[in-house]
Amino acid sequence: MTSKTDIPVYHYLDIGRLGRGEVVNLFLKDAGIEVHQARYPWDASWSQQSESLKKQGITRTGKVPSLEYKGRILTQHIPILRYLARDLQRYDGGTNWEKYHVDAVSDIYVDWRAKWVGYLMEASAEYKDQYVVEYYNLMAEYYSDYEGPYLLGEKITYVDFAIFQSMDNDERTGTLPVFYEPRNLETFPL
Ligand SMILES: N[C@@H](CCC(=O)N[C@@H](CS)C(=O)NCC(=O)O)C(=O)O
Repeated sequence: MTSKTDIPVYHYLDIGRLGRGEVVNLFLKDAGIEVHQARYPWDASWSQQSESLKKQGITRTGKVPSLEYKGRILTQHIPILRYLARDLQRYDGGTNWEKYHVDAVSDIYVDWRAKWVGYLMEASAEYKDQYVVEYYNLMAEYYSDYEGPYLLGEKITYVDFAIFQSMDNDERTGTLPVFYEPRNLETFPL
């Protein structure tokens, strides 16, 4: 029987499907890893909460997501996914080249995430008309390297969760280019 302390604790803001944490949340669900959810309001109480999490050693930077997992504390959402993938021996490329491919696409996603956060309250014309169009065209190119449905073909890898969330988050903020709107998103394999 698992005790409460064996179950990983997932710390994140209470912002629904938006943000970096949802990428980790989705991955944990797919991997069948049960977690205790510790969700914090994204309001005036956050700075105090963040300090408290720092004091508890849950996050060094004061930012989340943070995952208490098998006696360790993991932060930085993409490195969290890589750690879990190695631990589970799933969700990554098999060869050095495949792993590079997955890492390279995740790096482009990280750049997208920084931009998206910057324009969350109000997207600039440059973001809507140029940046995201280039980003999704680039993704289409990378996803065409293999037959599909995932980046590396039949095998899902950690980066597929991140790319799905970028589409989902742009859709929620009204910044998904028309070509990628929900009717097309519905056919996305996740
Ligand atoms: N490099 C970190 C960035 C984490 C981050 O900026 N998280 C945001 C939420 S998505 C946060 O904690 N914001 C609260 C704050 O900045 O105080 C990662 O990839 O996880």
